[in-house]
Amino acid sequence: MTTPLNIGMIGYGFMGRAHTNGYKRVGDFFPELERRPVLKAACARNKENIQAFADQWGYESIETDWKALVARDDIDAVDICVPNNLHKEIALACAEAGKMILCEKPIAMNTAEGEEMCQAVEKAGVVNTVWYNYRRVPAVTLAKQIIDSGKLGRIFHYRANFLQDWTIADDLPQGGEALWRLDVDAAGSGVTGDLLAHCIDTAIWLNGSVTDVSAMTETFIKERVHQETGQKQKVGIDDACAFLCHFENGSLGLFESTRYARGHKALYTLEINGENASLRWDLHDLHRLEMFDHADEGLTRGWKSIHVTDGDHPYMDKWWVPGLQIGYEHSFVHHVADFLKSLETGEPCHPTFRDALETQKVCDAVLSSAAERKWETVV
Ligand code: SOE
Repeated sequence: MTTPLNIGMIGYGFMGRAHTNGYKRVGDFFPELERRPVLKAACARNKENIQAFADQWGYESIETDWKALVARDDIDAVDICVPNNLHKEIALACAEAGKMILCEKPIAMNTAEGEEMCQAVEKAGVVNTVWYNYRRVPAVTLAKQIIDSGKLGRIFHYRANFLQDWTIADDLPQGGEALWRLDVDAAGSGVTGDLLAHCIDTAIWLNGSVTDVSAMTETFIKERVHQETGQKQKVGIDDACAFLCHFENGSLGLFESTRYARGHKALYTLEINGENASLRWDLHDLHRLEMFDHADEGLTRGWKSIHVTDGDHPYMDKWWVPGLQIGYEHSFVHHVADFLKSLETGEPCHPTFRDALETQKVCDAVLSSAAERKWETVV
């Protein structure tokens, strides 16, 4: 016997599709879970677009006002999948209405907003999680298990990149539906909140807290036409950002993100170096985890590439037979599965709002360090 978990989805962009796919697939591949997502309602201001989305993906109904969706008695969990400047208001309303929340990353526009959201969900006691999906790529989850086992020994270095090239054209407008990520009023920041936030979330998860940062940012194209006003407006986002940091465990961090690395579409790479072993991972080859173990016998010691597709690898017993790989979209199915499991166990589904606030604090410190051209403590 399963119990429905009625989902109300706010938003219908690329992420709305990725999350919805997670809700749809989870019951087929994690049949042991007691709760089953039901696509109850999808919501957006544009009636035609949201109806088309609902029809294509199988939502039972639509709303054009998110407040109406949040007020519905037949919605158990709200998926906040809209631009960052709307996260806070919707999350506060959901907390007030006692709805569970699955919020797209980054949690908010800044730390102050994120803190308000944390307090609201904690006071209301509503279940919450933030969609930092890369934690649930099996190879990244395996990296976590290996690091937690102590195999790497003392950690010296952590480095991560997230490189793209889609905003290089100066005739690309900012703002509006598909391009809100370029509009600082909707996004809060550029690559820092959009891409580095992923790297920071994974880094904190794998290697612990970041204590202080020294960053530089650049906005290569200074003015773009805004889709909503038709006017050329100053660009307020960071197109590129690089920063150094210290971790609480004494290791050094090096991070870079840009939308101006010609040839790179979405290249997320990470590497961690310990005294005994190192690990590295690359989103373009996401089913592999590379490892160097200094304890290996000398003559054959070297980097090995673990094909993370065996039945005893994280999540992989749920999919096909050993050796057959899965992809990007499965990380969202895994997140939904872990969310549903957390409803059974009563344990939080990480990253919670409180976890995601730690990432937001690092992002804020990075932006402030770049603006002030000085080291900034993460507070
Ligand atoms: C931006 O292009 C983007 O879609 C991010 O918003 C996602 O979070 C990232 O996973 C892929 O790139």
